[in-house]
Amino acid sequence: MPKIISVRGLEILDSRGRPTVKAYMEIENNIRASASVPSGASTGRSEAHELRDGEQRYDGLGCRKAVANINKSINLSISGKTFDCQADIDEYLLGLDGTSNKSKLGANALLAVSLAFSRCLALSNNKPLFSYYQQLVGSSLTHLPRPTINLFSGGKHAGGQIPLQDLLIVPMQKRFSEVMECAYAVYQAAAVQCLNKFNMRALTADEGGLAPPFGSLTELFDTALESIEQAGYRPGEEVQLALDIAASHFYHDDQYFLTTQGSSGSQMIDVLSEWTTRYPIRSIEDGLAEDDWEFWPKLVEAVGDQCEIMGDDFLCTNPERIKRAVSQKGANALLLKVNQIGTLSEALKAFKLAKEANWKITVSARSGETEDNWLSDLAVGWQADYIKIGSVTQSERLAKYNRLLEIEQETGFSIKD
Ligand code: 2PG
Ligand code: MG
Repeated sequence: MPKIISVRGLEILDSRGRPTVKAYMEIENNIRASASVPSGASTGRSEAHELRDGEQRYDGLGCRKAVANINKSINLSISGKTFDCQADIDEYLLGLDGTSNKSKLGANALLAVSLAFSRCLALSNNKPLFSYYQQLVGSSLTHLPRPTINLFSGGKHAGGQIPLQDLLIVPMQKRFSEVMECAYAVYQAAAVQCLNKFNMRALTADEGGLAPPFGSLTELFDTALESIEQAGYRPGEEVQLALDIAASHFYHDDQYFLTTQGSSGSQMIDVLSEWTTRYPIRSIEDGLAEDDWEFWPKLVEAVGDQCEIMGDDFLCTNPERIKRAVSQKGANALLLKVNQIGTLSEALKAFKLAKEANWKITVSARSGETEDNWLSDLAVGWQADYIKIGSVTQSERLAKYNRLLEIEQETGFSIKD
């Protein structure tokens, strides 16, 4: 294995213009690679600690401390060392940090280094990054992930004009390139719908989704279905829906405030169940609040047969939370975000636990993204069922869709049914 020569960090800006971290690594034989980390806005309480400076610049969001940790303690400790594999360097980084939530060095610093190392090793083995990621899992490569694509947004991604965070479309075509054509057509039709209904160009949200001032959630669903039809597709057969309810963010005082009148966990489950009978909903993410352990199994019982019940804030890509949810039958799908946990190897552990439980897995971007595209290679390499990147606008999203178009051409793979 080649020795690490050096690693250094840089504070760069994400798609919201907020600071984030990029790491540059050099290993023996003149191999150099870099990687950037994303950042969430609707975060779960159990996520690994994103180290921010807390000083005046960038409203306290600066990442100079995380960058200094890369340049000083991490660089000093790993330069000149050889790591046999990804698990070795990740374990070493965890030891260096020494805290349970990565608050000393910062999950943003650790992940940037973990990812830069993965790129260096892929280069040194002369492999595409997705093949390197595939080796970590060990299963064979047969298909591409199906994208779930943000159409309308609300909640923390769009100033809360509706409580729901995201309505996504799930185009069912077999070829990735056809999925992109479909997503474009539906997005354009939705933009026209917004103009007709609200007499205005809809604002766009953090991930490029449209964010019109819907008067009700029924209007949200109807507009989505009309947009699909106007684009020339059949809702249900050709384009399904996925929801990110992000329920933690309108849950307080033991009540869900989907409307101004609060509702209980079981009332919330009734609402979600009714939606699944009325609309072609394939998956529901964070349909309940992150610590509502009592009701998650009831939600699975109510709609888990016809719909994927996916944990994002609920599970935080955290192996311990996933184990608990598996044993309590509290979900049947995982939203995997590597920066929620902080290293590739821990994310892989989360992935394997979900796979063993026969859950569906969505590899997901964050609402604050960079132009880096490692996520696409990861979703292919790990053979995820879905990839969630955001809308089909904005270059930080398109960098990842475009990488998938390249991989489609390189491999000839279709999307799994
Ligand atoms: C989510 C993500 C991506 P954030 O909730 O699933 O849409 O948002 O990165 O803000 O947590
Ligand atoms: Mg979510």
